[in-house]
Amino acid sequence: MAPPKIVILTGAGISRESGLHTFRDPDGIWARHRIEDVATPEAFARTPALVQGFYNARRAQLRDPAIRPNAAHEALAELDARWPGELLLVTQNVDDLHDRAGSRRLIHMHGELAKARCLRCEGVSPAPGDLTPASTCPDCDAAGSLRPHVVWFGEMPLEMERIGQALEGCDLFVSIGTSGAVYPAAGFVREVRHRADTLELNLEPSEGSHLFDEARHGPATQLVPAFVR
Ligand code: BV8
Repeated sequence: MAPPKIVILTGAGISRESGLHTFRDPDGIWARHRIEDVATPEAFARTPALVQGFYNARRAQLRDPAIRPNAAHEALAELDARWPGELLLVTQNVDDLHDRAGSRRLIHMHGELAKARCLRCEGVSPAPGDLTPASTCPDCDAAGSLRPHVVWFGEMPLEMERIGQALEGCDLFVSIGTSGAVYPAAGFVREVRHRADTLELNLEPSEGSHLFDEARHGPATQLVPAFVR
């Protein structure tokens, strides 16, 4: 009997106890910024310096030594290292905490804050500290061509085919620290619930809690290690 195939989806809630703000909590990022001003291609075309500044500030936070993987990230990395069957961690987060915890079988479906993408050659490279409208692409030398390697609203999430294949065959789908407000990630549970076991681990019921076989509520640093062990 092959071990169950697992797909895990995470959102900003798993990084909250590491000190990174979520989006829709009262103290969240969208309480201080409007999506239309900082997280759409139109915003970037209209005010590139303002959008770069928004992401530069969040990227700088990742370099703060106080911001590091928490027990939930570490438990998922442990599971990744020892699970003999198929396992895929799909994160909506653009922080690098799953990577730093050691998760390998990992997809950042909304991109990565620490990386930049060239508008000219599409090359993805480590973001050189702050990005400015003058930043030059290290691959094709085009000046002023770098944008954050982040998926904005209205843009296609990354690796959707690979994610769809993993969802297709999964036996267990676990959603951790996400409000279930953003699609297509919020729709994954609907795709799998008729043929896979589904579990939600979140501080409080998400918009899609009722779609899960089981929902456990509490902080990720308590729920995730308990689930993994
Ligand atoms: C797309 C990167 C087409 C940027 C982000 C269908 C219906 C309705 C709308 C749409 C639809 N299809 C498309 C849309 C439009 C849109 C959308 O969904 N809009 C919403 C607002 C209605 N979607 C898109 O535009 C997407 N693109 O659909 O293209 C397409 C579709 C399919 C296939 C091909 C093409 C692109 C969406 C990506 C946008 N980029 N981020 C950045 O980071 O700046 S989205 C943004 O929201 C973040 O990435 C974040 O990850 C994501 C989801 O938020 P969460 O992670 O869930 O965070 P949130 O604050 O909401 O919730 C935190 C949760 O944690 C809470 O529940 C809280 O209780 C919990 N929590 C807090 N503390 C803890 C905790 N849990 C545990 N422990 C704790 N300690």
